[in-house]
Amino acid sequence: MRQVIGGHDALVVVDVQNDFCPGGSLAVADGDAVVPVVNEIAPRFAIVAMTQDWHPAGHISFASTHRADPFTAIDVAYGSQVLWPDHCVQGTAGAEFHPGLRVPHAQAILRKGYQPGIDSYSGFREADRATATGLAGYLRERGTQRVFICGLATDFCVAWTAFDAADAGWPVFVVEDACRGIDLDGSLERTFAEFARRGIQRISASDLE
Ligand code: VGL
Ligand code: ZN
Repeated sequence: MRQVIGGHDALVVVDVQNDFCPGGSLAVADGDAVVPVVNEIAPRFAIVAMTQDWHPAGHISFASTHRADPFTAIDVAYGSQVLWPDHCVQGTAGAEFHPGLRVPHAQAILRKGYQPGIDSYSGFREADRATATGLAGYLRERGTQRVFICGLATDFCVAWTAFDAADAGWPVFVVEDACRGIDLDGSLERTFAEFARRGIQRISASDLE
């Protein structure tokens, strides 16, 4: 569905980092395919923020921290936590943005997941669902009226960022061909059902004018 982009539309580019691309420690299939699409759409937005997954070594979301197998889940203080291979460790090459990403006019880079004991898929709210990152305040103060979201991974960080943008009251659009998913135990299908339930619209890059 066509969307005319105006000066009060924000683009949030989620976690386009080396560890989520082929060759990375938590590679999303075809993850680097989002890079040219993000590069193409980003210049149309005046308000652009990028999120960066940014974990300390020994993070609660790392399977190695619990001597458990990756892609299993454990119960932690704030609920169920999927355990991942070590990824996006602060200051490592894997945590850097994909080298092909060309979004020089992005004004805000929001790091998340930096607390040792709390994960944060969402760019807005940590996994305890209580601690705000500040991104909503940033976008609000910039006068954002609609939020467009792209990046990695569709069914985790893109999804939770979209849910929280909708909860904050913004109309939300996920640019699907600028996203790729992990699809762990049906997570992609559940994500699309949640998007429908919450009125989050799925669009493609060619819908943007
Ligand atoms: C992500 C799993 C763990 C994501 C981040 O960016 O979707 N997924 N950390
Ligand atoms: Zn992470």
